Amino acid sequence: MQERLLIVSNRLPVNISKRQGELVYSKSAGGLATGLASFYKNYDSRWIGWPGYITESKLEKMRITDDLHKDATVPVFLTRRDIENYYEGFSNRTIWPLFHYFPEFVAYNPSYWDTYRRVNSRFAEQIIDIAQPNDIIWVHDYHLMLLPALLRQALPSVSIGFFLHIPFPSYEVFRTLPWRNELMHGLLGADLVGFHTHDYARHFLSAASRLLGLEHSLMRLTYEERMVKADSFPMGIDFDKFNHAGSSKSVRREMTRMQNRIGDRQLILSIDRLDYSKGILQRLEAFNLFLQRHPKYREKVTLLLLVVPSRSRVDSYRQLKLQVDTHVGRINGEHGTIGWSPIWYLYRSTPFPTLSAMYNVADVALITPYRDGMNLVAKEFVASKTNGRGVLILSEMAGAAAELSESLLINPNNIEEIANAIRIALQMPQEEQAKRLTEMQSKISRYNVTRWALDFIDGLKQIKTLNSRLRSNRLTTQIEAEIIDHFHAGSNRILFLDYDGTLVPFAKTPAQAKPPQTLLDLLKRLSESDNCQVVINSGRKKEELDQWFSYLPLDMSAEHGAWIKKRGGEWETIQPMTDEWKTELLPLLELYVARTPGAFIEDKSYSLVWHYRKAEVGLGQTRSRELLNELRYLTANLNLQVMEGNKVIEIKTSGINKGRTAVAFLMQAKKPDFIFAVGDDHTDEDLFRALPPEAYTIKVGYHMTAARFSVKNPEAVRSLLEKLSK
Ligand code: GDG
Repeated sequence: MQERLLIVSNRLPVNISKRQGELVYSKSAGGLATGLASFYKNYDSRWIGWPGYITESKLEKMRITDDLHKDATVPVFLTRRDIENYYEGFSNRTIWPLFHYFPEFVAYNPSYWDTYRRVNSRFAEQIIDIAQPNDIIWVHDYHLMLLPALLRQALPSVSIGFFLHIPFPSYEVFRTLPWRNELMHGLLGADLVGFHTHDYARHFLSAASRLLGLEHSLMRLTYEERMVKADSFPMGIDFDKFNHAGSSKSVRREMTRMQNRIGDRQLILSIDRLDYSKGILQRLEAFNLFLQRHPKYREKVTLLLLVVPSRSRVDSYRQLKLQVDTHVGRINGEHGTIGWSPIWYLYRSTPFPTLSAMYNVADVALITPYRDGMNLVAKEFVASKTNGRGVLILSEMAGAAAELSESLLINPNNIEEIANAIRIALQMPQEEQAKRLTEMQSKISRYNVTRWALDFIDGLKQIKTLNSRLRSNRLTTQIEAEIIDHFHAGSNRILFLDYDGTLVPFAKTPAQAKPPQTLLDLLKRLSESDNCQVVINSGRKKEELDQWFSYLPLDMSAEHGAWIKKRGGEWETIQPMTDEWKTELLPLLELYVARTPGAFIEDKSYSLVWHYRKAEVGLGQTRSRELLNELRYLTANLNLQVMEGNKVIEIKTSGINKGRTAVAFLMQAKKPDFIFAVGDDHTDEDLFRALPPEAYTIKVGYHMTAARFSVKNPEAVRSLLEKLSK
């Protein structure tokens, strides 16, 4: 069956209107549609979304559905009320201002939320109706953040990707939203959650950790027995389209017209949708300040302000429109002369040839958003330049700033700095302009919109492969039965059992860590079975293991293999060891305890452990990274290894690990014909790797592992051991 790609976005790339009783369709090819164009050939694709047309007529809906079907698009019909509460309401009055750090504009309205949920479900129903198990579903943007989880529930095996086109705010801002957890669960239904920048991805992972306690490694986290990856994919543009546009007749004609009007004045260009996040007002203030400071530029420069109408039914946007009108009027009134208006103000959308001519003709682009997910206008301006002239002034708060570091980067709140950047841009020598443009063009031509889309789909496929591998590792009832049979048939059996996180859940307090009686009974039955050697294989101190297990006929290995004790014997080390190094490292660990409330040190005979499970989540992680760096540097020439465990950093003599100790046990055992090992963290990986391939190695938790099989939790381990003990 051919793989299919289902694109889902709030709006379909089509506009529908009614003229003289007839439905009229016009394609709107935005950046996204262009970027995905190449996929349409490779996949049997569909695009699902709202067609931008409200109708209650069943007949008309059927007609539109049929018409759109020819273009492989599937409409989701919304009512006027849906649009008010879901689109204008929750999407644009709640999420948009919050995610752009405008808390003063955020509406916390439960009925907006209800409709948002309902509309996301409506999208889900429509998709579930047409989806097939091998489909790749790519959901776009903040209007549909609940959709991935709704789809995952109904279609567990499909690949689901989500891309957020706006910033993901820092946890401190995101946490203010009453429905923050629901949004996180919604997004985590995806396999891959993509953002424009690494910072947004970081914020998302931090919210997952703070709100849901989900820890990540390599930008991946385990959620509901699946791996979810967050990553950055800076959206590109159709570079060639903008770069070559200047040679088309229609664009040349527009350019000549514009140049005739401008004469020898310099042109500064500003293009955005009307939106408070774009920083239009303070941009005007900066231009005003520039004219006040540099009167010699009067009549020598013009600011072409193209403001594209947007969301005009939302109050904050209506108010902004009035403010922009007033500002423009004031500045033109204050500085203008007969025959010269400092600002040419257009409040409308322009056709592509005019837009392209503006990019071509302008000397400077002035782009100063307070926050912007990416900002494609900045890239389009740079791509359009073919004569080595043109300077980009760009807000450091735009996602694009991460790539366009050769622009004049400004802080949008610093009017002085923007005014100054305008002067620098207007006076920049041509060679420098050309140099900066070339650097930026080489980046945005390489990572264009097609590459961006390919990269995202590739990422999605990789995580899908990883998830299928993880799934195939899971311990099935069939393999469980094989293990039980093999165990009963064995005549020399050895079991390596890790303790914390394996036989009992990971405990927060010492009292919780104590083995329950049922577990002790189980271990007793197992270790008393004929020819069955049970080794408790833990990182804990030997004294603790003694206290809990010494009355049982067990073998024990403490401190990750530093000490071993055979049944009925004494504790011994498997190689000569020293602890002299401890005095050198203790002060550093103590410093990190002082700097990290909740952290503490465990002093074992041949190792030191810095624990941070009781520290505040983010702080613990940050400090552990710092400490790890310092330790790696300090121990470089010592015979020590620094290991990361579950919320711990452990320093101990090199070469000692659970794997090495297991091999020592095996060498002393009578040719075992059944080897079993189970563990949950990094330290158990050494054990899995050291055992022969026929050993039954089991990882607790669905993570990447060297073990042959995985089980969900300690309960599953205990249930399997119970079956062995019968
Ligand atoms: C969101 C995020 C992120 C503008 N005016 C006209 C016109 N445009 C085109 C531009 C550009 C697009 O619209 C605007 O894209 P931006 O990226 O600048 O901004 P948003 O609309 O806010 O987009 C943003 C983006 O999603 C993509 O992920 O970069 O951060 O907020 O392509 O060329 N096109 C025409 N006439 C106009 O008057 N033809």
